[in-house]
Amino acid sequence: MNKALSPKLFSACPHDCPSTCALDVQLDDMGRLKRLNGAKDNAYTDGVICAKVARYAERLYHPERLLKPLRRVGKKGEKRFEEISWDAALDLIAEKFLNAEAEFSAESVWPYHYAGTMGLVQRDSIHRFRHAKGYSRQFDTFCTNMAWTGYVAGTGKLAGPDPREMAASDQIVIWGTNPVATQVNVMTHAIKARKQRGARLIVIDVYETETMKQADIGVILKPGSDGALACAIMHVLLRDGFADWEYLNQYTDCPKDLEAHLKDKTPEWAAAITGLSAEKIEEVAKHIGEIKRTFFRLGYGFTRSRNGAVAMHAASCISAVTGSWPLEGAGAFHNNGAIYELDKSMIEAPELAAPGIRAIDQSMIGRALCGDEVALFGGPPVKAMLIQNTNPMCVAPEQELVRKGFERKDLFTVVHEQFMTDTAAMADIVLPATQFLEHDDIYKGGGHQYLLLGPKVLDAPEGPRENIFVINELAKRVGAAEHSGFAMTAREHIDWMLKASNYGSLQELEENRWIDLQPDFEDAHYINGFGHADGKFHFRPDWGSSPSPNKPKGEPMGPWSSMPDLPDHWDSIEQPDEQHPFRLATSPARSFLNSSFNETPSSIKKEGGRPEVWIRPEDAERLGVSDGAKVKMGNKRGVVTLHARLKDTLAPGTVISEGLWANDSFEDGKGINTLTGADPAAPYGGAAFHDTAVWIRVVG
Ligand SMILES: Nc1nc2c(c(=O)[nH]1)N[C@H]1C(S)=C(S)[C@@H](COP(=O)(O)OP(=O)(O)OC[C@H]3O[C@@H](n4cnc5c(=O)[nH]c(N)nc54)[C@H](O)[C@@H]3O)O[C@H]1N2
Ligand SMILES: Nc1nc2c(c(=O)[nH]1)N[C@H]1C(S)=C(S)[C@@H](COP(=O)(O)OP(=O)(O)OC[C@H]3O[C@@H](n4cnc5c(=O)[nH]c(N)nc54)[C@H](O)[C@@H]3O)O[C@H]1N2
Ligand code: SF4
Ligand SMILES: [Mo]
Repeated sequence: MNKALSPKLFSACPHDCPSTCALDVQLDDMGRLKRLNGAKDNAYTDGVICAKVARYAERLYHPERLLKPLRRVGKKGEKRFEEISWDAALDLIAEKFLNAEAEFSAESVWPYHYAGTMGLVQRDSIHRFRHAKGYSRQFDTFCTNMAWTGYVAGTGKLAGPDPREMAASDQIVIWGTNPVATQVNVMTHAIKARKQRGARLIVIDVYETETMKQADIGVILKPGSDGALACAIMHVLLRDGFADWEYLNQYTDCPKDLEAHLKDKTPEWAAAITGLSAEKIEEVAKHIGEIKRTFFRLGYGFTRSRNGAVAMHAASCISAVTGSWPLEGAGAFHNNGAIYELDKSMIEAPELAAPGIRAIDQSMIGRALCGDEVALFGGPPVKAMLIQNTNPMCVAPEQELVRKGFERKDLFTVVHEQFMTDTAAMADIVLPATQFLEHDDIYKGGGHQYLLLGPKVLDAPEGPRENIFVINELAKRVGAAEHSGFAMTAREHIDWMLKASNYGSLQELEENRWIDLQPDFEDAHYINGFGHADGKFHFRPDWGSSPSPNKPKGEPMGPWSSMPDLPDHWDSIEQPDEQHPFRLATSPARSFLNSSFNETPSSIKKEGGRPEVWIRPEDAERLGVSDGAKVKMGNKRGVVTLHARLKDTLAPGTVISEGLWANDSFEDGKGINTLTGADPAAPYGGAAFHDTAVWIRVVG
């Protein structure tokens, strides 16, 4: 290819990351991918992307990439397969799905998916398929439930100040997120504020992360105690005259009740819960009080506890007490889900959805596959699955049950994948999938405000097919209800959605690459009122009927009736006890993205080659654990074997295991989610991945 003549190639990062970077694609002289770069003219990406995606050629041309449809010949999990043609594979899948439907009803088929690609066409077309057949639905609970529910409880809307405004801030509080690893662009904008305005950076986490190493002030607190910290900060703000009463009276629901409620939520009270000193809490509160232009960047990590919604709500209340929501560079940003207003009906075909069909909790996949009545809503067993864009044998909680479920001889499992993941290894049929540069799609940013095009820029090798191909072909073969969406290409879907949403056309987006959907300053800063019907910020959420984007059918779940009605520390976490003295957080690995990239050699090497658990030296000494020792870590759900590393920068009583390693990187083949629970967090579900009590013992 003549480089001078070739047009500038671009895309967008498809991975499940709030940054959703705009990418420039660099090919070599042979027309192969050389490198991906961050687009400089995209104001959020600003020319910066993470290292693992910059070296995407390693994943695209990985020698172990799946290239042929496969049929299982060994036992489930043995990874013994034979090649089979696409036609034969699709025919066999259709036959098995039709058999399951005939014998056990359509609900016995469970199409299962998540966000391995965030492309709206390739990710969400599976809904069109399920609705057109009346197959079981899925209640999404891996990621956003406590975070979104908690944020919206206060603001009434899942949106906030323009995330680029961080650069115009005088102080940035990065709370329960590790952006150096999980959303690198947050750092780009935060560092701009520091360089240009001398902004202070405060980072709140349960151990010293790479992000905290760059902070002016690091706050290392016990997991699940953020609600207490937020309350004590607000106590000091109210006590010391930092509260903006004019704002409180105009814009919030019950400031006097809040003040009375926080009277005894002193720094000393919070110190006992968080493990911080009262002086540290006073110091942080004073900084927040003195600098009104403070930007809170609220992450997901601190909400992955059973009290996560309460913690998120409490943290989001601070900007209301200081009255800083209306200022540029201030307020609390979490996610921009509510700004997009896309018409996805051609992709998802909601009008075909029959009422009353069960939505099985994706985190309860282990329980559901093992026949748990509650997980199955008393309905038929799951007999057949199509799995796209997710790796539940690694990422879902209660792994012992997940494994037992997938091992069932009477379960027919189809996995459409790019790699032989832990889940693909359990499949009856494995279908090879294209990678994002090989198909068309469109992406919206959770951590910013762009809608971006990711067009096909490379031909796929012979073999892999895109998700929408599998959906449309299977729909034909199983006699799905008629829908125009099944006859459309990804490009046609993108064009249709853009036009139906009044965002122009595919042709326009091909020219412009992205659309900036940032709402007006007044809207983003809630100057005309918050998202609730009364226009106020709510200190007192009605948890049983709060406007969560994660409500399945409007019914609250978990122990929601004991949720505090004002910001508080809610003691619903999995508390350590004598048998389980530690709390485990399974924080992200910088060089993996969930379970993706745990197959690329450079990422495995950068993460140290094997899974570890980090433990404080004094705890290790008490247990007789030396640095590098092999240990077992367990609880009532199971036991994993991995290696210990001594670190003195963790919160007291806390252990950390970074990354979703493939199961066979653990000595006994059991991954970290063996230990985590699938019980739904209140009030609208969600798995508490960082809320696990464990014991640790030396092996030998
Ligand atoms: N212990 C613990 N567990 C966790 C978490 C944690 O913090 N700790 N985090 C949780 C969270 S937040 C999430 S979101 C989940 C994520 O869990 P997953 O969604 O399962 O994770 P990913 O690795 O992002 O993506 C899964 C797979 O999608 C495949 N894929 C990518 N693109 C395509 C495509 O175009 N077509 C097809 N067919 N496949 C594709 C990838 O190859 C990858 O194997 O994990 C959850 N699990
Ligand atoms: N490199 C990399 N990037 C990723 C991912 C990845 O796995 N690796 N996953 C992607 C996905 S799906 C998502 S949803 C986002 C999530 O990205 P984030 O919003 O950053 O959330 P988490 O990754 O769950 O955790 C962030 C931090 O919260 C900390 N944490 C855990 N418990 C607590 C607590 O109780 N209090 C406080 N204050 N902190 C706590 C963890 O130690 C971790 O450092 O990242 C995405 N980006
Ligand atoms: S994984 Fe996140 S930070 Fe990395 S390129 Fe993709 S969107 Fe950007
Ligand atoms: Mo996630």
